[in-house]
Amino acid sequence: MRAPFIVIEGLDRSGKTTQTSLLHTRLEAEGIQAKLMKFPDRTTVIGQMIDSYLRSDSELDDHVIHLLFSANRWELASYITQLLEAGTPIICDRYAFSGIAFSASKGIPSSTPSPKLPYEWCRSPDIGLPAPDLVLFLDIAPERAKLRGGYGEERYEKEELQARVRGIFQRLGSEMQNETQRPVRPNWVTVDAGRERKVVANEVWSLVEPLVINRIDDPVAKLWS
Ligand code: FDM
Repeated sequence: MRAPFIVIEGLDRSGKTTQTSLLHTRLEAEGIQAKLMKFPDRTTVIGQMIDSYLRSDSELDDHVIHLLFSANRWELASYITQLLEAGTPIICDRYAFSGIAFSASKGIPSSTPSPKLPYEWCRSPDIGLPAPDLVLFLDIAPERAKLRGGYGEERYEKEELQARVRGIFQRLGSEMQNETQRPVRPNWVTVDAGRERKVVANEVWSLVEPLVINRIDDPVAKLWS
């Protein structure tokens, strides 16, 4: 038996970071010590390069930044597995799904069907990472998200890009749900994040609690392999 690996994904302004920390606090209140993680992890050397790129302090080729985001996850891959095997649940704010959704959304004006970085190319460096047991996709329409206070200053915080990102998250989710292999890893659940914060938090809790209580029988799976 081991602890579960739970990933929370979503668009900017979907309340993802708030929900991740509400969940963490609720687990603590129940006496469960979970590890809170976040990607990109801007504290590592690779993470600092990513941070500088996201703030537009540096320019990098699209392929290079994609591979750095993935490398940032690989830096922590064995640590993730160790924690789960030692019985510590992980709650993670963004993972490989953000990696694909953002990179594969680059450079697709509606007039040209081909993206700069093809979907399959974007997926490949993350194949074999520790697979989450559950992905909660906090879904909100970009027009709605914008009403929550507007996007920030960082590179990807633009409404048009967010709409394309949402489309790729939806594709990832439907591919995961159509997966015929059992047990399916990860299990993808779309949560309507346009609702009141407390309502969303209760739904998130109802999905996470059984995994944390019952724990997981199978070893940590490998993502997409
Ligand atoms: N992002 C995040 C990516 O483009 N690729 C990735 O692999 C990950 C994990 O980085 F716009 C993007 C998503 C977001 C930006 O994320 C920073 P935070 O959650 O705002 O720090």
